[in-house]
Amino acid sequence: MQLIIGTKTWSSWSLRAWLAAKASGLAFEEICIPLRQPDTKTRIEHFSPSGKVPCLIDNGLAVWDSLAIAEYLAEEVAPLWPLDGAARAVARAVSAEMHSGFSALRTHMSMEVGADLRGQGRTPEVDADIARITQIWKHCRAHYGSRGRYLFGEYSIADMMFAPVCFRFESYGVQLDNGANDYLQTMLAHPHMLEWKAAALTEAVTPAEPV
Ligand SMILES: N[C@@H](CCC(=O)N[C@@H](CS)C(=O)NCC(=O)O)C(=O)O
Repeated sequence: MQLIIGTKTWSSWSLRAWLAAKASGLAFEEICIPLRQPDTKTRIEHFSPSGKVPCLIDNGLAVWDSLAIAEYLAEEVAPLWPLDGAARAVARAVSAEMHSGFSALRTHMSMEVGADLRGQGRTPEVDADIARITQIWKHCRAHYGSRGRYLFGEYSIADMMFAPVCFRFESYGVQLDNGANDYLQTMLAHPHMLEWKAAALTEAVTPAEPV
C-alpha cells in the first residue's frame, strides 16, 4: 500500500491516517507531497480524487479522507477501534465530532509541529473548542479508559483523531487541568507521535499561509 501525505509540520489530516497505518502494522510506502507549493494540487490530484491528502492506495483502490482510511485499515488490516460495542460507538461519535467540528481551533491554531506559538490563537470560540475537547477526553478516560492510558484504554482511532490537537496544545502552550494534561502528555510521548515530530522538525518547509 502507498499512503500519500502532506508536509508533516502542517498536515493534520495526514497525521491521523499515518498514525492509523503505523498502528495497523502495515508495511506501506509513504509519499509526502509538499503543501503550499504551486504544483501541490496537481501532484495530489495524481493520486487523490478529492485533491486532498491523505489518500491510501491499495492495489489500485484509492481511499481518501483520514477517517475513511482509518476505517479501511481497521476492517482490512488490524482492529483499531475499541472491542467493546458501547465503547466503540462512543469512540466513533467523538471521532466524528473531531472530524467535522472545532473550526475555530483549526482556524486560529493551525498545526505547526514543533513551533513555539505560546499565547497565540486564543479567542472565545477557540476557548469553547478547547473546553469541549477536554470534556470529551475526561469523559472517555473516566468511563472507558480504565484498561490503559488512552481515551478508551488501549490506543485507538479516537486517539489518532485527536493527535493533531495534541501537537496544537503543545505549540500554543495551552494549559490544561491535571486530568486532561495527563492524557496530553501520554499522547505526546507515544512513539509514533515522536517519530512524526522528529520527521517534521527535519523536513524543508517554505513559509506560507495555512491551508
Ligand atoms: N476531511 C479531509 C480533509 C483533508 C484536507 O483538507 N487535507 C489538506 C491538507 S491537511 C489538503 O490536502 N489540502 C490541499 C492543498 O493543500 O492543496 C480528511 O479528513 O482527510
